[in-house]
Amino acid sequence: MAELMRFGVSMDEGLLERFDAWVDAHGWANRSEAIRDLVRRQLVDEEWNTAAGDVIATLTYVYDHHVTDLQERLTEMQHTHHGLVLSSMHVHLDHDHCVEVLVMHGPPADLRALADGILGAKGVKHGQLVRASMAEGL
Ligand code: NI
Repeated sequence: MAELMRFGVSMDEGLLERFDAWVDAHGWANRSEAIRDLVRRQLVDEEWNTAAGDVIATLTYVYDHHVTDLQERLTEMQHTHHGLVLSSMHVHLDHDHCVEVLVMHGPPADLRALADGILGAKGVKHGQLVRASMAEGL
């Protein structure tokens, strides 16, 4: 493990109070651990966006399966880009709604395009692309 370095951070009181409440609410061990994870998250996003090679991501989305042809269109998009989708999970949430989670691997632009296509489909109510990385060196 690399040597830990200390540094000081100046922050206005109100912002620090909100940060401490957030640290507590999310169960971080302390401010340092929270700051390290926030920095890693930002660097992973940066690395992901500028990567020359393949990256990984998950895409989560909720949709109403009664919307005409939506299920077929979503499945078609995944088949068209089958090389990018490593795994998918589908859960029937209630009478109307489904949630799907895709684990994807490939060039960042391709993953973003597939995510945009799925999240932009009529009937997809909510979703998010989570950029991930092995975070080597972080
Ligand atoms: Ni379903």
